[in-house]
Amino acid sequence: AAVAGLAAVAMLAAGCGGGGSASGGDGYKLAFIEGVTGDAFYVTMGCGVQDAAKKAGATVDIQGAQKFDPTLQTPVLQSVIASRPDAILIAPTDAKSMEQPIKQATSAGIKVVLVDTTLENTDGIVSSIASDNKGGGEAAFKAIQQLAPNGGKVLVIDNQPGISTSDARTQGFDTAAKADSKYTNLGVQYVQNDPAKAAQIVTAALQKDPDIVGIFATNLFGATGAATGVRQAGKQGTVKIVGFDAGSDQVKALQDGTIQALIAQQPGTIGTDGVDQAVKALKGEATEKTIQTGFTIVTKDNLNSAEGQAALYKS
Ligand code: T6T
Repeated sequence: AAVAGLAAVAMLAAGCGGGGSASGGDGYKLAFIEGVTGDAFYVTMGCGVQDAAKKAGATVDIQGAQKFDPTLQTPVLQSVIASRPDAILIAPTDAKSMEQPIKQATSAGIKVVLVDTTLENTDGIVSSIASDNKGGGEAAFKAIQQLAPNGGKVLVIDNQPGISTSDARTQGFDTAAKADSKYTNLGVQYVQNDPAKAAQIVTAALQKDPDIVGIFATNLFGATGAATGVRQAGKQGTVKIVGFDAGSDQVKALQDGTIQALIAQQPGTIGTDGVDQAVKALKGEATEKTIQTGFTIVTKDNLNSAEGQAALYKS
């Protein structure tokens, strides 16, 4: 079974671009549950997970629901628990409502590592690994200050409330905006990870407040939708967009001048750190309760540099 598992890992790793060689290892069975499938952020994290699992001689099964939704992630988690992995890496889609379903895993003796998003209560969790999301929100506001130095109205496009990552981003952004009286934060509009909804909301917001100078989109799907909305309003380049994440759609919008800055996270590192923590816990070695990873601000200026290219996601 270990050999078949490794073959599956090798096949899945195609397109991830790399990965060390299996070291024999302990044959641990790992599972990674994404926040949502088909998201370049989690795809890139999956590459890091696969690379690290391969190096540790572990197998990994990657699963996720088709929407970023705790009611859909819970049954995915339950079926993974039923398959009895040694450890689960999971990005909980809600900081509160995923606590109980995840407790079922820890109660069953499965080691759990939280990757990207976290829970309000992390008792029993091996490690929580996430970007500096509050710092990223602050950095997004600083980028808007540079792009629209005269100040004005700003708008935030977010997935939904209750998610640790994007809540921290909106909070960091709002606190920074409040500290500069030249700007008025019109507040947060929730788009449920739907780019079409984000586009519609942005178009409507620009009709109501044509003097909006900047938009902060807290994640990949919001940024894609905000770019469409600004384009539809014919305000490309006039209304500045700063988005979290650096998938191929966002990079295209950066190149064509619709998005001005991307806060690229380090999903691959979150994935490899996640596997390392899980394997350490399984071996009875010391683990780190929280790990914070960094981000790179990608603009047209550094996009083609080594640093800019390394920051881009893998799909
Ligand atoms: O921004 C990432 C992730 O950090 C967040 O928790 C959910 O959205 C993304 O996956 C991007 O779509």
